Amino acid sequence: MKRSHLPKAIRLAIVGIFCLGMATSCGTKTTNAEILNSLNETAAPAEMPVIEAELTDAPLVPAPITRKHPAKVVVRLEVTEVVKKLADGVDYTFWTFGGSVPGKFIRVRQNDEVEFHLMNHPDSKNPHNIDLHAVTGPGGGAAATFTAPGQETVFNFKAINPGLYVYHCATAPVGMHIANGMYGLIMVEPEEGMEPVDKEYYVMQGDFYTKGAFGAPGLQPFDMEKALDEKPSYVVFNGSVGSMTGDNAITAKVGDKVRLFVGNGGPNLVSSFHVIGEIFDNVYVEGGSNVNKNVQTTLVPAGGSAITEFKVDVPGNYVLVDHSIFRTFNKGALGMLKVEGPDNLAIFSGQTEQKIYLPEGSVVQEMPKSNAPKAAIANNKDMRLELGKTLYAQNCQACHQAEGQGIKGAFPPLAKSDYLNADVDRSIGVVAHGLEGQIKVNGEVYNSTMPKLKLSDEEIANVMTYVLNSWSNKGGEVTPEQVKKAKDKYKH
Ligand code: HEC
Ligand SMILES: [Cu+2]
Repeated sequence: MKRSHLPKAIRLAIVGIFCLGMATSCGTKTTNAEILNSLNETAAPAEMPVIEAELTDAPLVPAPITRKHPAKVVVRLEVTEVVKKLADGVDYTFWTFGGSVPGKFIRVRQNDEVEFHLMNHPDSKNPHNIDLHAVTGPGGGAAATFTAPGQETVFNFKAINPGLYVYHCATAPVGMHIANGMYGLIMVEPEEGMEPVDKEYYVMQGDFYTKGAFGAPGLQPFDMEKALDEKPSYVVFNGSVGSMTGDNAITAKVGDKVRLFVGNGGPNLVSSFHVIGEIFDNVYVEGGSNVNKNVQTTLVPAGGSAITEFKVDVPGNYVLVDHSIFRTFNKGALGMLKVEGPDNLAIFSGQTEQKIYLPEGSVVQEMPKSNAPKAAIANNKDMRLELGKTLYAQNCQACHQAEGQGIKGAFPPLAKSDYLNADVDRSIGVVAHGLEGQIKVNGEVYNSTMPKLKLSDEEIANVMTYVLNSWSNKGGEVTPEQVKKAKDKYKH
């Protein structure tokens, strides 16, 4: 079985990073020795039937499972980084599980043994991994699947608990990987199976953070500051504005029972999921086994799910929304279920007025400029070092690590970095503008992406002074004036 080229210790370190960010998903019950053992676990017994999993793109889901016995299910999921439409005239570089957002829908049966292959396309710029909430075990598989571009990793798990589960990338910086679209759903059907219905669909919400405001045209880069502030420019179903409207609307016939597998990738927002003009007959709350009856709006947490079921009695257009309603009419969270068939005047009669539910479209509303508090100003080197230390922990540590040691193959070291020490101005340029493409640090090649961070000249001066005076680097002081010059010199 092929594994990550990284030593186990490093894969464990990745889980460590992830645990700092998202403590809830991290196993505290296991020791490192146990984690290592689980990494070596072998496949299912030979007598089990082996099935290649059917994987689907939203809004479709794989066929319900009719098997009455467990099987060994092989899942092959490929990560790609692709430019796709986020809205009309707006493109975005999505990081995907299987080519689109949300990732492929996976469907297995309780007590199936899953052999999970994660491939990372050779053209990817970043390493990725996967944490499936359906997994019982450390990191949900994150440590076992840390995968560099052009690599494939494999791990096995037993789907013990039935339910609808989110999966997502958990590579640092976790928030950025999720914000770029790295999430999807896996349904673990209960042993007794699921009640048959007429239509099943896959709907997953996500919030997106672009440099430009909603509707600003062109290829839009990720905006870290908006993500930290939890102020998305877009909130959408299935990866783009209009993914489920017009010709893309999902459909049903009068009398059909409809089941929606609803997920929320976040990274930040909680969804108040609602279908205008319908009442959910059943909601499997949070994707678990309890059923609530007769529900109008159901909460779908970030990193959570719900299964909603309803019978459609009356023809017309039913609008799927996040009832935090500005998101629907001003940020894109709007889908449509078209129901065709004969009227049922006993249930609904009268003029059907649709206009009020059309999206307000490209009406971009200008937000007042925020008066962000001014950062503290350092007037000597000691103060710069102190402020820089905090800035480093907040802005750099997730990737370059606490001691500046980096992570081999993914994030270059800042400690004793020949690249950094050879040309401080060039490194200031990296911090100011971000960096993409191949560089060599201490003999190792890195070909990855450092995002542009929104730091002021003062902040860059402080963090660079801290970096230069840490971990045996060459020392010195960087001033805001030097930053200003270096920024212009290394503009690209
Ligand atoms: C999202 C992860 C990430 C964050 C956050 C990040 N970097 Fe980087 N950084 C990278 C990557 C990846 C590269 C290499 C880019 C490439 O391969 O082109 C890099 C390269 C660098 C380099 C040049 C190479 C070297 O090792 O000397 C410097 C200097 C640097 N970063 C400093 C910083 C500082 C300072 C911060 C915080 C203010 C920071 N980085 C935040 C990922 C990150
Ligand atoms: Cu990722």
